[in-house]
Amino acid sequence: MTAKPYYLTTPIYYVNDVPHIGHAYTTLACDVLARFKRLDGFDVRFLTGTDEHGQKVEKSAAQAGVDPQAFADKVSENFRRLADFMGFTHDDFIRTTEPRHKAACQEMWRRMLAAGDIYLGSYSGWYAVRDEAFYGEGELTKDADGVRRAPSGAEVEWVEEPSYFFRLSAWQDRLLAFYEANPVFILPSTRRNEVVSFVKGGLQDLSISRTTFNWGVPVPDDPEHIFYVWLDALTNYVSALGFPDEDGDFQRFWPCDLHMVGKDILRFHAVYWPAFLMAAGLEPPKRVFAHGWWTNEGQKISKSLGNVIDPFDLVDKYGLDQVRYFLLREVPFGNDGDFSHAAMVTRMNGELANDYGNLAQRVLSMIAKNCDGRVPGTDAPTADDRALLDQAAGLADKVRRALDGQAFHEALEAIWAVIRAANAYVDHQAPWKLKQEDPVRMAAVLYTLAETIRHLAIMTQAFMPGASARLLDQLAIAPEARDLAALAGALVPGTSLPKPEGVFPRHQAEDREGGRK
Ligand code: ME8
Repeated sequence: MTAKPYYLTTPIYYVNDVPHIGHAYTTLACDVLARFKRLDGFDVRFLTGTDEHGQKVEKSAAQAGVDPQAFADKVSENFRRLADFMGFTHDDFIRTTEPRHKAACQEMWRRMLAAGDIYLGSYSGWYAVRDEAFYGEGELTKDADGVRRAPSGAEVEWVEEPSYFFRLSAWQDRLLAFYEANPVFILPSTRRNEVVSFVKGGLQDLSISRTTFNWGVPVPDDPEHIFYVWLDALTNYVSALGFPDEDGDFQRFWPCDLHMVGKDILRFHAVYWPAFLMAAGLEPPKRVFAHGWWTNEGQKISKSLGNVIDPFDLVDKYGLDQVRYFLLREVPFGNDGDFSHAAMVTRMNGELANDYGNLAQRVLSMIAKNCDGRVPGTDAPTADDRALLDQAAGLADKVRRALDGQAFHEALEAIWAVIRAANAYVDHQAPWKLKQEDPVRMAAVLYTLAETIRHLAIMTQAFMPGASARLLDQLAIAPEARDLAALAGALVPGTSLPKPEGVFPRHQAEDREGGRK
């Protein structure tokens, strides 16, 4: 049987900025899904990359005193470095300055034009370079200095120039019908409601070319115009599959299973992108998930406030698995979240070191000491043993269901319910007491626990690959027996185990730093 395809993407990040925790968060969420889907037998294509055209990047390059290509080369490399450092397992990294991307953009244009959805006009209105977005007068506010600002807070400027337009106004009914027919196209559902009411409010034609600068993809047959950066950027999701060649990867992986984005860019993905695709005769993606926004100790993260959280520093300080766990555990995925040192340490010491780490450490050391370092023998399981093993065996379905709805926090909660049940079981069974009284029963208890830890470590691999792999090593699980299909097997009594060692260290500086903000 051939594996089912699963295609997921991150936004492509602007190269005007250094990578920060927000970028790491989105790609992390995708990485966990990609790893999980691979363990679940899917043929995964996981795409990330950088968005390198447009006025914003051109401006940043000018400020840095380098040409935009050299600037993009340098900053794009920082995003690649972050991805490697965070252990991300993307299959492809696309840059919008690559020839494969330019070809795809121009073909999208030709198709939309042939369909009658593009016309030439002229644009006069407000534009925010920071958002690379057009705004209507009614959406703007004036700040105390009389500066007009978009709802995002970005400053706008007046733009007047010849421009091609996309006939977005004609797509209102078709978009609404599409949302109606695909109730989970946009998640979470509160975000879906926002998009639906935005579209119901009426759509204006969209300016899709610019003439006042030239850092972008030229419009076919009219190179005075360059692509509006969002039409260029969104197209990356098909150019990475080899489009306009519609065989091969495109045929296999399109429509995309999931575009993961932050809530700031939902409208581009859930309104413009499906309309562009349908106009070009292509299928829209299956899902767009818009996650929430991180703040730092209660404050908006911004370069000007100087409180940007550097993911490299964070990982150096707390550890990679710990940071990966924290980011997906701390807030229900979809909601906004606040990063604080105290919250990080509480999760790291309480849930990782105490709950999960101690469970594994206690059980594996008892086995090392009392069972000659081998997987103990099993006896006829008692009702308590059964209950724990059944709960562990039921985990894969729960996690699969949660992750199919991008509910990372629910998946982790289901895993932690088993960890807590296993800790309660150890306390209740007290295997250390059984050593003298009933060594056969002690072996059965330790076997039940080791088997539960095997399930847990398989299930936590997608979230915390390093520590989970070390746990599976300590249970002598072969690399090919670590996927979800292998859960149906069981530990083999008598297997010799390596010396156990802790995999979730406590954060030591806790007391000294406890009061620091
Ligand atoms: O918008 N909290 O790129 P971008 C959570 N190039 N997520 C955050 C965040 C925060 N504080 N800050 C950033 C662009 N993000 C376009 C995308 S896609 C075809 C083109 C994440 O570099 C979040 O995913 O501004 C957000 O949507 C993305 O970074 C914006 O990255």
